[in-house]
Amino acid sequence: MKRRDFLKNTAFASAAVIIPACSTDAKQIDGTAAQKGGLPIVISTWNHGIAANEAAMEVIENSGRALDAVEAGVRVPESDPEMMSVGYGGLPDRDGHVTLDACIMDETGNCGSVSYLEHIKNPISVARKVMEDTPHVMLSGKGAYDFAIEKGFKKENLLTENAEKRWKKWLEESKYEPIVNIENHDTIGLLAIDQKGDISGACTTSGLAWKVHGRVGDSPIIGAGMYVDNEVGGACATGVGEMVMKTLGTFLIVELMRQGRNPQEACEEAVNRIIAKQEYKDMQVGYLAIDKEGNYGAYAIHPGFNYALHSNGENNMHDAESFVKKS
Ligand code: SD4
Repeated sequence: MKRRDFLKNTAFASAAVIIPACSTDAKQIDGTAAQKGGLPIVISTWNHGIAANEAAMEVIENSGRALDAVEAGVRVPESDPEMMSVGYGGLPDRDGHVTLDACIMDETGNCGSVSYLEHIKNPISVARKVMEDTPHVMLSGKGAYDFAIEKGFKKENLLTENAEKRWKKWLEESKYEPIVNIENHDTIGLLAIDQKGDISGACTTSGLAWKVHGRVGDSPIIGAGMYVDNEVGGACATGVGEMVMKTLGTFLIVELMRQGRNPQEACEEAVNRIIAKQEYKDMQVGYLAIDKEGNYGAYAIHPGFNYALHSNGENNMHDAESFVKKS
């Protein structure tokens, strides 16, 4: 396929279409009740969140830090070859490369991130090393890979047979048509509050399947894919990263909570910011948020976004409300 044709079919091209603002200003959504969870709490995106939450809560129950919990949690889907949207086993870009994005942030406001990282199974742990062992926040591509090797991570082939088969099938038509909620974009974002009341967050993904080689999404961008502030709460994002990056959604959610919105209201307003200016018909974005008291919220553009909540001794899936209602 010619590059021009490819771009015509991408989310990037269609996301640039400006549509008239929707009639959903902030005032209309104020007053939506947040849901109350008990502390400690772990919340994460999609079905793979259940196993991730288990691992995270185990750390917390053993008096561990939220930071250790979020890392342990997201390493579960990262390491699972069956999860085709995160880490090992993730679907590749259009040239057949599995390139990974991840970020992590702790209760002090420290953060680390890697983007466009190849051959390393657990990018979240590399992001943590960036945070703890360098004066930087973000490393990318070959530099991130070299850093990981220097830190003792192993070079691995992340393209599983199954993912390679899916890629070759896609190559037959090479059409880039992101479809809402299909399995090719299920990032894990995970937020946790530990027994001391401290919050941390992590976000990790193989990004949109069949993306242009070199493309980086929202997931490693602090304030886009994930953000926490120990005075307020935290938020994480999933879905078409370009839409999240254009609105810095998770930073926005935390700031809205700081100004008095509850987590549900803040997530709804962050979705409103997207739909006011971007073509959202075939594009999904979902947000999760928690505040320091354990109130939580979830909201998406379209139906189908679900999340795992571990709180009060239970770890269950829930469906998020959405701007577009189920037909
Ligand atoms: C990205 N936001 O790379 C990621 C993909 C994703 O659920 O979240 N999928 O744009």
